[in-house]
Amino acid sequence: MKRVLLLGAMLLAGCVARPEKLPVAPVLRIADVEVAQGYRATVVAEGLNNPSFVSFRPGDGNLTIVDSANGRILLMEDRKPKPILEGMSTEYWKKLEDGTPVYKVGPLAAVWLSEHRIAVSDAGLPDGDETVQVVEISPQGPTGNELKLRSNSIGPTGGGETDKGEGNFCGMTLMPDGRTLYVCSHGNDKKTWVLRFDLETGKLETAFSADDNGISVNSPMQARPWRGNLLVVYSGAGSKEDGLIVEWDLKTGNPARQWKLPGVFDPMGLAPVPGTENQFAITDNNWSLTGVNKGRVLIATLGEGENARCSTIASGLLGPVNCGFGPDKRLYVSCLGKHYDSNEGVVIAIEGFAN
Ligand SMILES: [Ca+2]
Ligand SMILES: [Ca+2]
Repeated sequence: MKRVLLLGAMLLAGCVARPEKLPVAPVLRIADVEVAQGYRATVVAEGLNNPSFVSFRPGDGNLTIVDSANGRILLMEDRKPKPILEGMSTEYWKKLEDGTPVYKVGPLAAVWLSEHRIAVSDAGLPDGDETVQVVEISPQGPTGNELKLRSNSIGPTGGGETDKGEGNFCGMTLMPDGRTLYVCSHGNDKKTWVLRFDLETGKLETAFSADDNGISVNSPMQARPWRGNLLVVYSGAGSKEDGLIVEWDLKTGNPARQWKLPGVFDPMGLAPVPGTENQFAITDNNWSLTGVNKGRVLIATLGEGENARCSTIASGLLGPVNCGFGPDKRLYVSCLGKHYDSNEGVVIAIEGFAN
């Protein structure tokens, strides 16, 4: 591992420049990050509160960030974050033992459907009330936005008194048919659902239950289309080495394959490495409710064995959550920063991928 200092502030926000054309950065040391030989990490956005998702606008490829606890979606333009959707509901997800409410969440995922239309989860509502919304984004700013479609919510599905219905909608992905969105959901832990949203009918429904298929690992975090099926990463219990990737067969509704992730505690992001068939960038958050732990980014290779082959490319990141490859083939990683529920969150970009 080559040790580098992560440099930040006001740089590289356009995010679609080729690496060799990147401007020289004003230096602000915010953290120590170690990257593997051949990789380089830079900060491209900061001042974020529990940033939970990254995506890229079709056309210009501009980085789009879910600034979750601030209840808004940001689009990076001319290296500056511009709110394109704001004022969404927020709530505290948990309480500490002394009753202090902690970990504020608002929208948790936002996926572009076209250059002006985005699907977003309103995860700042209580479990059982959350929906997926489709919003036409106005070039005139958030007040000009238009709600085009809103899904139903999903109530309790038989998990007993603690089951208030599905919520914490995160890890959304648009399928190649352009019509279907899959949504990772946390609600009934006795079912552990991935949901399906039909953009034509507006219907949101339960699709895949881990528990119904003998899989006890909870917390689906990110889904991605893969070889005609759906790949889902589950983070399991916090700070426990129980992460799992499941390939769901879309024809049968059953798990086709599963891979354990040796040495990985809480995988949250899952992004196919461009130019490869079976390699995925994964964020290992190492989650704790009492503070932000150092996590890492690794590449998992899914082969014939029951274990994925994992290789670390960056470590020392403060609470890495979601990740995605931009059109510039850099991997963008949202990180909580030193403290969650603060404005210390950042997005870093990692370059150096071969393809
Ligand atoms: Ca919620
Ligand atoms: Ca875990």
